[in-house]
Amino acid sequence: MEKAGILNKTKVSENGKKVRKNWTQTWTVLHGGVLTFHKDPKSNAPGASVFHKKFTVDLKGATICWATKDKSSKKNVLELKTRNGVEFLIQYDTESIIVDWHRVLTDTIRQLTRR
Ligand code: I3S
Repeated sequence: MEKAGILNKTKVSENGKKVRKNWTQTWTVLHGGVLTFHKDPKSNAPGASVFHKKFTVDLKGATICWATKDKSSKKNVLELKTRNGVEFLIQYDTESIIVDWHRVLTDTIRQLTRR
């Protein structure tokens, strides 16, 4: 399953420890069971530096669900927890876009777990 688009994301905890939120807009790419957040949404433009900041999340063993209201004041927020204990929130104001991501991430995680 493959998908790409702009999303807002923030890390919220690491190894059970809460970290300060830092919402940023990222160009997000799902490819081969790995989710990559590119810091600069324009960085996938032709000719853009390949050294831009990005980081990857292995979806194997991860969980995805709709975030409860206490997690954020924003609407349309997903909670992604990785197998190695990192928790992210993913958000986008347009509901259809985040609903699509929820479906694709849920399917991807399910497929990876079945293997
Ligand atoms: O869950 P919190 O701590 O209320 O999250 C808000 C803060 O991170 C805030 O920044 P400060 O760390 O400077 O207080 C952010 O600007 C907000 O966006 C965070 O809340 P939301 O509800 O937007 O996730």
